[in-house]
Amino acid sequence: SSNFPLVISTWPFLEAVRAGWKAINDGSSSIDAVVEGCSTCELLRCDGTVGPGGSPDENSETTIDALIMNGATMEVGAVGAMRYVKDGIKAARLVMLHTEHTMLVGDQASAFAISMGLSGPSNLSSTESMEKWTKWKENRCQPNFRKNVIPTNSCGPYHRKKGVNLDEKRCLVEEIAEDMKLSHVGLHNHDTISMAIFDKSGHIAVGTSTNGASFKIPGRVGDGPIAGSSSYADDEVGACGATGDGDIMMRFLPCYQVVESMRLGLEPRVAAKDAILRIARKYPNFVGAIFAVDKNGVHAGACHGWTFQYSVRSPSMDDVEVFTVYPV
Ligand code: SD4
Repeated sequence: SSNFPLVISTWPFLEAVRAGWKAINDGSSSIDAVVEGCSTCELLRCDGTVGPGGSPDENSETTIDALIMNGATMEVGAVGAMRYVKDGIKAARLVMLHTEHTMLVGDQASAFAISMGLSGPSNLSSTESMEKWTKWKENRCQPNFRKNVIPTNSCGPYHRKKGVNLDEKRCLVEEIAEDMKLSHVGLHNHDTISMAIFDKSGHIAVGTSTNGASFKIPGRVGDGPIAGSSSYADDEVGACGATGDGDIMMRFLPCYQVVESMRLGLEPRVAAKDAILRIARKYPNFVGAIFAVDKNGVHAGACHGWTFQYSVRSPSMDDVEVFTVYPV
């Protein structure tokens, strides 16, 4: 169809979309084009939250969550909380193509990736990630992302500063809540690339790469490597990509929901809105967004808690176009 090839990505990650567009027009498969696109974001460290040197965890370490999915075969490869290896999306592709598994995590994911030829072990920290972490640590007096636990002292078991007590202003509950909200979705960053690419015949691949939530508890795996949550594709129906609060989103598999709703006949716009509203009804403060695209290339977005932008490149465009979506 003349609507294809087609590249769609979360956020105005223009260079990533251009790289995916070039690859698919140069004859790459959708899978390889998604790897080109997402790798570009990892290399450029899009928004400081994708690839090496991005959002650190509570121990200051940067890790990577990534997923790739083939919409023709429903094959999936993923890595969660991968350490010491810069190439998240390439590691995910290795898992998909060279194992019978779907997801590898942590140090063992790194070991596998390196054994298959990716470079490493590398230090994934950067000056920026260490500065971000140091600033966060200096201002903290409560553990991050924990609930229903009683801190062992006035400032919690983690990253406490000597002499800080509960009466101090920055220990106020509201401030902590605000702080956690910001650290979760990023203050002015966008955290995640999720991308869908259709080749000329309409074969779809999707991919996601992210450092996950800033200052997360080490070991946390987000929605990034979860098929159906961060992204999903089925050639027979279409595709979806997501960004936002993965701890919440992965409870709903919004991208699976979108694709299945479109399978039953919902338009992308309606399917996307429905998937976001299902989450927002249970979590009114949830922050997240998705794009939906059907097998004809019709696309739409929906979001909650922030304004969302997604990028598209199709044969009818001269360059990448950015679409803005307002909260439902
Ligand atoms: C996560 N979904 O790990 C990612 C973060 C994100 O926009 O997309 N933020 O929760």
